[in-house]
Amino acid sequence: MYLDNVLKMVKDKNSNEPEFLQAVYEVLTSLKPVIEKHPEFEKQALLERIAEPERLIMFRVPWVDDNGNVQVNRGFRIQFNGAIGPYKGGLRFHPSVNQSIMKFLAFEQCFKNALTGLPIGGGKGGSDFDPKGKSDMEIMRFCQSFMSELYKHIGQDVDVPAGDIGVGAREIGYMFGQYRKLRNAYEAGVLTGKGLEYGGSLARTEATGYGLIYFMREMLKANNLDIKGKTVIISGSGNVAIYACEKAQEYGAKVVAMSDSNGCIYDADGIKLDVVKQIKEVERGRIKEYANRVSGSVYKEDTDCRNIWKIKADIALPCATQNEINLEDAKTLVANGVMAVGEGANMPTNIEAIEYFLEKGVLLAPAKAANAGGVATSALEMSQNSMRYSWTFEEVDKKLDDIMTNIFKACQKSAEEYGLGTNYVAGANIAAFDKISKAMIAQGII
Ligand code: NDP
Ligand code: 2IT
Repeated sequence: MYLDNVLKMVKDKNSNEPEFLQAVYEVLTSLKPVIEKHPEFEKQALLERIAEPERLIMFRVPWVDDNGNVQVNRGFRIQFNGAIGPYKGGLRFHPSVNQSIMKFLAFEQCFKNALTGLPIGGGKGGSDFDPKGKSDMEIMRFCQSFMSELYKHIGQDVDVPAGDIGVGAREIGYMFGQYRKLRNAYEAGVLTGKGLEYGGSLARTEATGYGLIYFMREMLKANNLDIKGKTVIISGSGNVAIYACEKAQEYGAKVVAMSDSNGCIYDADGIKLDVVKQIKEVERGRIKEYANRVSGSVYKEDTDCRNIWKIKADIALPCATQNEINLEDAKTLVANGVMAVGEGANMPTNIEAIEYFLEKGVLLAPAKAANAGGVATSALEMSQNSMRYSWTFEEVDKKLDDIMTNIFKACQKSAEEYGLGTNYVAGANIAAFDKISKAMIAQGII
């Protein structure tokens, strides 16, 4: 009853925010058995507080393009929940960015960050700025303008942004430079994902993708399976997709497909990752190029990004964006024999598709657990910045592996405790909620 009332209230208050409602619905409904055990939550209005951001900042980002024209974008920072540490989460630059997408990402981030076991609260930000086709100087001017407002709201003990879609080391560098200039202080821990020359952490670039495969390894192992020799398809060809591919290949999997927002490539012999890296990381080009460079591979144009799910595979790794797998895609994947799905992107699988996978016994590694390696390594970057010291690649990678293994164990334990079998989706939500709810209750009604 309490849960239903809260869901209705959240729906009424945010009726024009479908992605945010989807994320809240997914988490809260899976917490039902926990909520029923704790009548005190209602008195504390705990769920109402968990579903309401502590602060939402929206601002104008004016900048001048290469033709001398003034452009105006919208900037956001959502400081969702700071109960367990400074707000922490990425910045997304993509034309689709709006308040609903920012809020869903910030909400998910709170639970993800709790699962890492590290002291970080949840936040997210970004802009509807489209980096595609912009010159390097335009990117720099945009980042400087964005930071000219954002700097007032962040700090190494306050809120620590990082990258997400459209924001990588280049953008973080420009934003860090502007922050340093405005503050006249070297607060290295204010942003993560920095370059190695000025406070970045080794293995942060690889962390989300590697972490996804470490989680997948543990999930498969717990079910007497192994990634070695499996056929894998990976949507996207950005930061997460590339390093998921790298680690999957290292573990002996055969990755046969990758994509971008224009289409997907299929290479029956296995993706040549050095070619993908050259196209995406160096040339900032389109994945289509791959087919021109690797004989025997094929490219298929596809503007709604769903063709990739028609390719037969044992394991599917959605690593592009939200809601990229719907019920129809899930049915196709299951019909083609998929045994496991690992969510590298945030909320890539819609609710009907999640339910279908679980019903069919497909092992589903939920985003907030499986892609937590990126933010966990960001927190390790913050630790190194505080110490004014840096660890080796091997040290950071080992810590990342341990963190991902522990996250899997936490999801497994919660699922077992509530008799949910291999439903790691609910397991992740319950384990994360346990930590956040205890921290919030301990800190009183704030
Ligand atoms: P990148 O910008 O590096 O790459 C994004 C990739 O996804 C590109 O190939 C892009 O294609 C594709 N893509 C993005 N948006 C869409 C869209 N609307 N439709 C189709 N394809 C799209 O981003 P990341 O790799 O960093 O992020 C990918 C996902 O992983 C996101 O959901 C992000 O939130 C999540 N994530 C990222 C983390 C990180 O550390 N970077 C950590 C945890 C999660 P194109 O180039 O054509 O746009
Ligand atoms: O979705 C995410 O977890 C990220 N984009 C990474 C956030 C971070 O602070 O490293």
